[in-house]
Amino acid sequence: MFTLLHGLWKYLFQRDEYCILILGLDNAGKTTFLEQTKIQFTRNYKGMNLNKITSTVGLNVGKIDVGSVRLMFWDLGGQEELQSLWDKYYAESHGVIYMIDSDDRERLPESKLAFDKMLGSESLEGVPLLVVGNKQDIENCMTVADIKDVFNESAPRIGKRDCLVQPVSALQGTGINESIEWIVQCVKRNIHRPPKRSDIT
Ligand code: G3D
Repeated sequence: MFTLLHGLWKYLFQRDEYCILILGLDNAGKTTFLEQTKIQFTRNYKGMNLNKITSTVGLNVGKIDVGSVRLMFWDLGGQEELQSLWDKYYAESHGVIYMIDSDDRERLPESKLAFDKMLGSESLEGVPLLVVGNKQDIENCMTVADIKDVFNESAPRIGKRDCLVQPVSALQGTGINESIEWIVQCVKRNIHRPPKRSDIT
């Protein structure tokens, strides 16, 4: 009887919790993406003025609930000196969102270098990867096809994991819903990284 009640309690008051890293160069729009995600997925959350967000220095965290799933986001600073901290978080993560500034052609090779280094880490093996082409609201920015042209070179490193390139405007809020739905679906089916159970609060 106790086991039955305990099971029911867990079903009602606990969620499957997954940790999602938001990585990418500074200024790619990671903080704006996280804030927009919280606005779209949290009832009564007003959020901060998206135009006043400044580049991530250190770490931003955030959480959203999607059905029975809780996503914990860690938005890590993208400056070169902070990139060396990314791999401290890999072993704990269930998914990665890699942000690219689609309007910054000049820094694309630098972003690709950071991306390849990230993929070289064994602790991220098999972890679903969403590559976000952000700032799609800007005229003449790189399209998903342009980004794929460059990032497809990394295909052997991507391996068998789930991977998608998604066009987004974090500022305007387009593509956020699709991004989150995709990542939820992928982390749920990745049996190699089971979720933590967390109490609903
Ligand atoms: P970061 O956390 O990756 O460092 P931020 O990036 O979220 O701080 O965003 C860096 C700059 O890009 C900010 O502008 C922000 O408003 C802008 N930005 C983020 N997402 C978008 C987007 O989808 N479209 C456009 N047009 N701009 C975006 P400032 O001027 O404050 O530096």
